[in-house]
Amino acid sequence: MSHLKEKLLKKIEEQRPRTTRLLKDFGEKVIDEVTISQVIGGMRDIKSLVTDISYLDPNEGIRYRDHTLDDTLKLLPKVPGGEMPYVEGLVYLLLTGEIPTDEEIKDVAEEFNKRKNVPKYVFDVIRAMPEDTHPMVMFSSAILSMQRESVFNQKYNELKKGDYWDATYEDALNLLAKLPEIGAFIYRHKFRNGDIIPSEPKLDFGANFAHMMGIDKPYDDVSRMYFIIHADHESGNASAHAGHLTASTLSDMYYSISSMTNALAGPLHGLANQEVLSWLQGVMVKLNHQKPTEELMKNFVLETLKSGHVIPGFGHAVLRKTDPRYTIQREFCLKHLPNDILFEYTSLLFKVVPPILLEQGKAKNPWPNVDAQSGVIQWYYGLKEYDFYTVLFAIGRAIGVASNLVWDRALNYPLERPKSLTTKMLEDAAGI
Ligand code: CMX
Repeated sequence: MSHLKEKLLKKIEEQRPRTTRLLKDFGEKVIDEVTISQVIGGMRDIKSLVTDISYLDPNEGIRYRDHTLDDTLKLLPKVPGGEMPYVEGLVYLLLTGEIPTDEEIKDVAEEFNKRKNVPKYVFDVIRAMPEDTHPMVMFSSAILSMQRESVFNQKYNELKKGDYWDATYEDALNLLAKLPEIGAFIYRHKFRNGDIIPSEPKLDFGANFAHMMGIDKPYDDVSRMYFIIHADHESGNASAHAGHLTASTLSDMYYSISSMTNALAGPLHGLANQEVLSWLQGVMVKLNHQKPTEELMKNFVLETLKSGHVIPGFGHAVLRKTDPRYTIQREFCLKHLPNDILFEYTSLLFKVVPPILLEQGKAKNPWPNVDAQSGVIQWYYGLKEYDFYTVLFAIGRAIGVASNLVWDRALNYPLERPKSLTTKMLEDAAGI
């Protein structure tokens, strides 16, 4: 048994009695009340999920295993010569709750190496798709096509409930190990005339992805940063929730991560990173790539709002302050690309959008989210095909969701089944 799996088993054995006790002795304790606006309004803020892997505070941002994002980046061991930590270290932290040593990171890297080979038919599936297929459709389909590999699915009839987590863990590592190669394949197939760069087993998760994308340093660090900051955002966000919901029927990891990917592909969620770049490019073209004045930028923002569209990259369902994932990327830009014209555009947006949204008075959070800044960095390092950006988000998000799914099975979280009401029932409750 690998060190990671042994450690995980120990943690699971410690955790199980806590969940059992809560259910058995305190199952009827009330922890929330639900209003009509929450019922109609997308179940907003209803406390109805449990995860120990991450927690999103509206004012502070995400914590991974109780570490803020800044602390996570500081505490996780860094790749020698790089500014960012190993993605492998984050996998260890999310699964076990502990900051890994160098040895423990090596163990995860070896586990990934054993599992990296992507079956040839996956590439055939991608190649068979029409040229104009969106990269997210390719990514989701590639994952789904591998469902036949699922250890959980293959062993389901002989598994005892207490061992579901073990097969799910195998699926999680098998799938995560393959995602960088699948993502890079989609990119090179679609945007680089199919000139595929083979995987380099000696490289870590982030560096191998940069290598297969064909982008030089420091893109390895950009990839590590990107995958780490996007990895998890509690269980209630649409992509994580879609993954959790699918897995709650005992659908396996492949079905579940494909579901996660599909939810991420909406413009109100992960696709916003593509939308930001597409929107900014539109502005730049209109301005003939000159730096806009504050006044001009305000006009573009107002025009967009007037047309009934949201300003992509701003606002959030939970956060009420600037997203720390935005700030981390902004600091990276200030260090590595301070004079980039696109960065200047996003900095100007940071200045003009919040006051406009505040004045409009609709958005509960006028501040930028992760997606406002991420495309700028990708563009700077040569990844200009912005409809690929959400695939990067998906590789990162899969790390958190897969870790959660292992724990879902370890703690036997049951089938999800919230209750619907009719409009008449709500009217009756309101006394109408
Ligand atoms: N531009 C314009 N209007 C906005 C807005 C924005 N950036 N953010 C919120 N609003 C509007 C909403 O559309 C809503 O309007 P209606 O009442 O007419 O429907 C109103 O303000 C209230 O919305 P809210 O409660 O503040 O926000 P929600 O929780 O409903 O939605 C989010 C959150 C992220 C979907 C929304 O802020 C948005 O559409 N932002 C732009 C898209 C985006 O950047 N998404 C990425 C989020 C991060 C991620 O998941 O990747």
